[in-house]
Amino acid sequence: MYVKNTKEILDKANKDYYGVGAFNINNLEFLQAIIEAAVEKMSPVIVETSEGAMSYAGNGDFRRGARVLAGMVMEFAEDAPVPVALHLDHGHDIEHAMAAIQAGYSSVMIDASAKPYEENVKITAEIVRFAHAANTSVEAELGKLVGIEDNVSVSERDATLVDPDEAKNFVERTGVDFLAPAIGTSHGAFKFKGEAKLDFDRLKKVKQITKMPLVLHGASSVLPRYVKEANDYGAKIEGAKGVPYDILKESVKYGINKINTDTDLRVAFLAELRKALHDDASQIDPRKLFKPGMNAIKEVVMERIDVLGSAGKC
Ligand code: TD3
Ligand code: ZN
Repeated sequence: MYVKNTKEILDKANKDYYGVGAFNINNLEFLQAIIEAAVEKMSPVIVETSEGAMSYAGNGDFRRGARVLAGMVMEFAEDAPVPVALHLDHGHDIEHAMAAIQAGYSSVMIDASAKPYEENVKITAEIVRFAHAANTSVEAELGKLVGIEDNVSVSERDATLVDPDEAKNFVERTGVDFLAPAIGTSHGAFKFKGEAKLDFDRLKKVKQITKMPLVLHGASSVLPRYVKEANDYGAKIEGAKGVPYDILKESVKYGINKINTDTDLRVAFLAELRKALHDDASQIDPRKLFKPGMNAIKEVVMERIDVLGSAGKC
């Protein structure tokens, strides 16, 4: 079933201390694979699109793209026996947030974390007003998404990661429904130079203060088996490193409820596509070449559902 407001899914996860995967899509193939995985695991799932995905799906027109994506997600969610929500990931301005809200998205993220604090508060509060009027929830981010380096001082960490006291002030003044605290992850396939680690003390403080559903960005695990397969078939992604499963489990234990994943799906899909193009060189039907990639996405999503503990939580 399509869930009109993501808050319904995340409030339950917050209460029972489990995580729900939020998976990025740009197209039909990724969506079908994600929903199949969620149904097989009887797990709630959040599908998310970036602003870039909206433009891509609308062939340059992000408002049209928002409607195309929402139509597709609602169509597949309708008869799925699990809750499916649609979220705008990293919305940067009011125009994109409004396009998503008007297209029927279940929630929007307003990411004004790069702006000065007061401006972040102002723009976030404004979007919360519009969104709540449409029964849509809002996510915001505090701090910068950068990996924790081994030799970084406490003051340097303070300058980039979330400030728990600021989180309290921010939540009270904006009315956001979920918060993404920067605790040491980053986007993409190269998250850590040394060993993977996150600032769990900071996470615990933010949870204690806000008590709200929290979001982990840059949460892909960058699975070595797919990185290797991609490289074996011609990719050049050396030295890739993500957030291992045990660290994801620990994050959930300390209060993370929404786990954003894009890179893992991309790498798995492309590794299998590269292999299919190599193994089946006479194939000219793209659908047949996409299928192994879709199966890999399904497998990755199912594995993450098990790690996050959302199987059977419908
Ligand atoms: O917001 N996202 C998805 C878009 C990031 C670009 O890949 C995340 O936080 C997930 O990041 P990742 O790279 O770990 O999948
Ligand atoms: Zn993100």
